[in-house]
Amino acid sequence: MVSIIVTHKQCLLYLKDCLKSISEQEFKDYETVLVVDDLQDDPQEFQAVIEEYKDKVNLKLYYLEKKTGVAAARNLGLDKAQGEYIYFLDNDDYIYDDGIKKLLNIMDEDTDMAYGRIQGTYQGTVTFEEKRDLEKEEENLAQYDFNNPLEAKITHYRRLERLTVLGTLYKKTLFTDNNIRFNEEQKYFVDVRVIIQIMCAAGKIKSNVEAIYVKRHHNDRYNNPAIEQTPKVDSMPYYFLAVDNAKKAAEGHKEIQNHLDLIVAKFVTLTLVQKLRWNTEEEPCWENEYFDELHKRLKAMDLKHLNKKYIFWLEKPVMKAMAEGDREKVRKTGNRLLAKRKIKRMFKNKWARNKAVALHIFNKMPIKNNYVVFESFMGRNYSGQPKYIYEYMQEHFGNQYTYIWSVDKRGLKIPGEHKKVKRSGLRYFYYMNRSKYWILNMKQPLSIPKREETVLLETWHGTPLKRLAFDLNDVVGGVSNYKDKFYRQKEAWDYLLSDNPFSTEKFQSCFMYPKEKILEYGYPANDPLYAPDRDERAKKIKEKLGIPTDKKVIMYAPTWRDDNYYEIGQFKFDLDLDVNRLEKEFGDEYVIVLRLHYLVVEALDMSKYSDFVVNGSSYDDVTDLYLITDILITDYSSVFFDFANLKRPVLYYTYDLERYRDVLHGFYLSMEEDLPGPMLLTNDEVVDAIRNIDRIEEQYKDRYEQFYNRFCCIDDGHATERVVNKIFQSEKELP
Ligand code: C2G
Repeated sequence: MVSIIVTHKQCLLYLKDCLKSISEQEFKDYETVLVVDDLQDDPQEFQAVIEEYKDKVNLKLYYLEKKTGVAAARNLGLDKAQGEYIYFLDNDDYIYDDGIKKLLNIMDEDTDMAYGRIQGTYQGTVTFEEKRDLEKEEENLAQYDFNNPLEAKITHYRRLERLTVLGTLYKKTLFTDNNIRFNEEQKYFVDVRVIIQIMCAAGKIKSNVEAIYVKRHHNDRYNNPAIEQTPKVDSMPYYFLAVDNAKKAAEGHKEIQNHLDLIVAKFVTLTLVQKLRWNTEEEPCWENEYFDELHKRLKAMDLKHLNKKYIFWLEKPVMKAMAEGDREKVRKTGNRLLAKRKIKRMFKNKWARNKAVALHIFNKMPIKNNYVVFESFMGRNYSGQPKYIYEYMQEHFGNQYTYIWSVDKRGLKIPGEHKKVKRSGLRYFYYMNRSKYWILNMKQPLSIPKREETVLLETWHGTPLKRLAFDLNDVVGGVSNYKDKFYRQKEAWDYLLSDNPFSTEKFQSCFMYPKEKILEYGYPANDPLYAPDRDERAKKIKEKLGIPTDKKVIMYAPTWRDDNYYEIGQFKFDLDLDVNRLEKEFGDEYVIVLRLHYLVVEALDMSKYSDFVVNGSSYDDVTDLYLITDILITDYSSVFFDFANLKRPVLYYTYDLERYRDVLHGFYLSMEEDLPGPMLLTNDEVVDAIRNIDRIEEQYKDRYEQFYNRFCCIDDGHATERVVNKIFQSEKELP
């Protein structure tokens, strides 16, 4: 029998994935020894998970009474384990269904341990399994020699926290015969000594690259940090303890001891030098405290014996200076090393080059109080709140301000006197650094730190239906440090615009943003929906798009799918709507404006339907399209919150509702109860709804009214004025 030892403290969502993966093991003769240490979850919810899985995973549940941490929890697990084999699985990780079987298959009488591969992710099981990237797996694999246990488990790694007991099947006797236990004094880095003891004590060791353990990187270090995301200032004391104990355990194994030295020396060049750069007398960095300790250790080391394969030539002088204990020299040689890394990046990457110039030159020039940078959807459009704020300012302030538009394609047509800068170009960095105001509707790049004097108005771009940012568990299709970055980005916002009380409430949680800085003024981009001349405007827009005046307009404006992409930020879209059928049914009365989300790069070929389908995707401003739309079909896009200001019918084509709700996002509203229109799951239902649109309007009349009162209660055609008055007048300093 295999005893799978799981330790748990918090995060039921991850624990569920973990237990599910155990329940799906092809090899069935196992017990799950779950040791709970200092439970942080709701006890009832925890109990419900236990009830769900207790039979499915042959669960033995233990509580660590003294709540003394993961080392003690694992030891208790070892004490209670009844199996002949041991497998450690952390509560936030999971294994593939053949993981245990593949390791067990290679175990024989003289083999003490069999290790598989550890693969990193920051996503849940369902999404991850579907997205297994085989090419990437091969690439990762090529990094180290899988037949060399010492290399695969120890000497390949340059950071202490990478030395781990996970992903490996052990004979229990390896622990009991050699009296190997986790050191309970050790709060962090608990694996280090144990894995080294194991490597030294084990007889035959085997491996199977196909046995995969998935280690989850926590994407929210603020609300649910992984142990290894503990701030170094807290974990550092345990760092040296772990190294010392591990070195002792490696007595007689020179290669391992040297590697532990290398890890400490690398700590100086990878981590310490970066921090020392910002070290000042007023604000000394915590790493200073460890300077003497690191000096002592490097002095005692035989630097010549460190594995040269892992040392870059510019690291050597830093290590040497550290051994001499010369602070100034460490700083200087360290800066040289950092500069070299930076220059390398600058050569490879234009953005890095511009960033460096900006930091050293533009950032030091005085702020221009009359410069305002505008950007909509990362420079892709001339639209959204920034457009309407800009136009209002043009009209009311004229050339009192200098208006700068950041665009990602030079072709964008923008009226009025302004400067256009290409996002990421040197001029973009220049103006971003010198402008007093940034008016943006998406997140700003972190590589341009906002200066203290700069006022950043984050207008955002919609009332949230889909859960966002810190309210999301996993960020499918995003990048693993999405939340880390988001945290820093939102910290720089001076104001955040909100369209209604609902958004104000949700923004506080999803962006971890304080209510005092939220301006609940309505959306400038919705002002035209209340303009007295909106019908005339609509006529002109129809003309511009070549839509005959006698035709009514159905706009199909779906959102993007996080898991359907070519690469990050470049999303695909599969058109599920049966355009052919719609043309046959409604071609005489309607045209369809097909409006894909700005993140979707798919260019759907609609040339067959040139009389019926109008390309709305390349049209800049969706507000214009609302004005000409008689029926909106959308799905989970926030477009309907804005469109509802017009009180015209909305249909929801939600053919993939379950997946979208349960795997990709989750919603803040009940799709069944709160929406002002019906959810349609098939093309038949869509056709039927369009045919009977009057009946649907009647049916949803009350709900629409409630919806309007809840979400469109602030927009009144004067949002722009309110915003501009607040941002530009309140400071009472027209330039
Ligand atoms: N949009 C558009 N055309 C679409 C979809 C969206 O022009 N087919 C624009 C609209 O201005 C909409 C905004 O993009 O208000 C946001 O679109 P969503 O589909 O809701 O998607 P997302 O960008 O994920 O934003 O709080 C809102 C959320 O951030 C959602």
